[in-house]
Amino acid sequence: MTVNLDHPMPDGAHLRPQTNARRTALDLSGVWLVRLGDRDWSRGLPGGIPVGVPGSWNDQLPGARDDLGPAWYERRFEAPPLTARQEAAIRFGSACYAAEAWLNGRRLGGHEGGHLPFALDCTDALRAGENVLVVRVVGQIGRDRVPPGLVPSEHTHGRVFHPDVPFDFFPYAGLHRRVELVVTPRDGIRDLRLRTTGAPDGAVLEVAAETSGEGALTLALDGQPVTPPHHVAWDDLWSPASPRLHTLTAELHQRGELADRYVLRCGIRTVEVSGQELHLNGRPIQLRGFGRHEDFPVLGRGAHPALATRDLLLMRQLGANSFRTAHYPCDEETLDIADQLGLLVIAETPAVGLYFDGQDLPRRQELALRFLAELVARDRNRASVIAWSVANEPRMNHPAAAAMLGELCDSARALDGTRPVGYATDLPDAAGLESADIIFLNSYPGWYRHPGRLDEAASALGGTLDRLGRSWRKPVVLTEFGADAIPGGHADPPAMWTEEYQEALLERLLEEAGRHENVVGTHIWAFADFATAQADHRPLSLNFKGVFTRDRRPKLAARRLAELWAGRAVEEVLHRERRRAERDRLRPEPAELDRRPGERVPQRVAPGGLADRRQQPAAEQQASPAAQDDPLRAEQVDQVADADA
Ligand code: GCB
Repeated sequence: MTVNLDHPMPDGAHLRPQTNARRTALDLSGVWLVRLGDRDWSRGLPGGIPVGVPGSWNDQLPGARDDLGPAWYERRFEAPPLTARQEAAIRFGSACYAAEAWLNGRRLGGHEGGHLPFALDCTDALRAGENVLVVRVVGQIGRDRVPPGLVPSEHTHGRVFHPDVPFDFFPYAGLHRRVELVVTPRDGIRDLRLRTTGAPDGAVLEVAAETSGEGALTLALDGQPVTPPHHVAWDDLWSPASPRLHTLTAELHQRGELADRYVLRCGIRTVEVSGQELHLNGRPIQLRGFGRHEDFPVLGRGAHPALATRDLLLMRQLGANSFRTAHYPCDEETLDIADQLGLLVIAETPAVGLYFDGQDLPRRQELALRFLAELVARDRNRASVIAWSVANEPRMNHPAAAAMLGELCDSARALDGTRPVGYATDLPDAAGLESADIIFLNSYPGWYRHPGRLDEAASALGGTLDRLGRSWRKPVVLTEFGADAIPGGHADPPAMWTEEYQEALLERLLEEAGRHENVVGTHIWAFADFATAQADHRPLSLNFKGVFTRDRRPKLAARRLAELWAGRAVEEVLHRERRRAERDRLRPEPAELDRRPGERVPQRVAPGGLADRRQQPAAEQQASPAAQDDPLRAEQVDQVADADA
């Protein structure tokens, strides 16, 4: 089984495909043909069976669960004719773990690494009539990959899984995200990079554009021509309480004609670490939320917008404002929803289970650096993405670890100096944290340590947080903590594996974390139950630490979290209300200026009052005190969804 490396930094993947007057994106999702096995089927697949794309093949094809490929895919499609001024590419949202593609028998290229997009030029291979696209996907694990597999036991957590992975999720394989035929101008807009910096009364937006060929580029923000740097007023900034999105339109004109156009929906905000605080738009912010896997019955790791929508709306409904894309970059449509709903995202690379030994170490490091660069290229313009996590639980107890992790953190900062960088660690006392701007701590008191003992669990967590606070003047996000709860498992008093124990432990640990000034966020592991490889500690091959079941039914903890977080969400709104009140105090209302003597003074309604709430942006209503009565009420979801209207 070979993996091709001829597209180390895929071209054309920076700007996500779109259809407009000068660009076409033809979605090739749907029913493809597939065949497991490995012959040269690059000209067309004999005897293929149907398979849904996007989707993993493991849970779709009978008997194929543990088969990691290779699998050959085929899709036939009609394409519009290209003009001499256009070029075409096939863009894959994610092929897990590596893929190679042919169009009409002609090899287009390949890409290694799941969860990240790549585009293969097909200008010369594309025909005006029917086209045969064949893709060979390999999902096998190995020490020369990221994430690695078949790892020597001294470099794992000591758990044995089948298939033999050093991480706690099933190694699903296949075409996991959208596949598109993308037609763009040969000379056009290649990349747009936004950069926001803070200003006293708002922020300043800069735009770096890359074009090929001659021409003049113009930019417009919400329809108004702009010449960056452009000042954006405070009220137009993006935040969880007010996820305002703008439309940036770039147009390239050549010889008086529109040659290319690209439209970017974007939120404008700043994020930075300040001492032990995390600041959004210059104000301290606390992250409340989850680690989230992309996992669902039958789909496996296949992206579906309905699932992402459901998950992110459930998060907002509970009062969460944040999640981590554990343990790989999430689908781009999920980030569209996060941008719209005002969810703050810690974006993680696929570097889970890194270890720092053996002859394949240089190659793993090279891949980890490359995947990081691809992630930053993909997500750098996202308002929702507020931090990079360059790895999950690297085995930091090795002498080579700190320097290699340092290289990853430095690389993230060099690629994008506008977001804090860190890595999720379960070994906070090992070397390495000096490289991080922000500490992401994974810790399981009350589960793997101090099982069944809530008091000891809380004080153990407190001890770790105190120690981190003394050692580092850096903010800490508790990126993982929790307990498995088998749905329907109950006990009084609470016992491990029951819903009551999960609820009690989460509440105790949230309470403890809240006492520590260095803690700027708590992400419960996990949002929903998810599939793992087989192991003696994973009943039914599932991790049951979800607050929702695998099919997104709430466990007891969900309701409790909604209660706990509802109060916090109000703080955010009040914070904003206070700011408004302050502004109103300083600035007389126009009505007051031209009121005639004896005229009735319009009554001001106290913040949070009904009349006042009706005028608030919908996202704020969602978190308002009235909404706390039943935090799982359906109409709140409607309000959040309207937030951007
Ligand atoms: C961890 C890992 C996560 C696991 C979790 C668990 O530390 O980062 O991937 O699923 O623990 O439940 O064991």
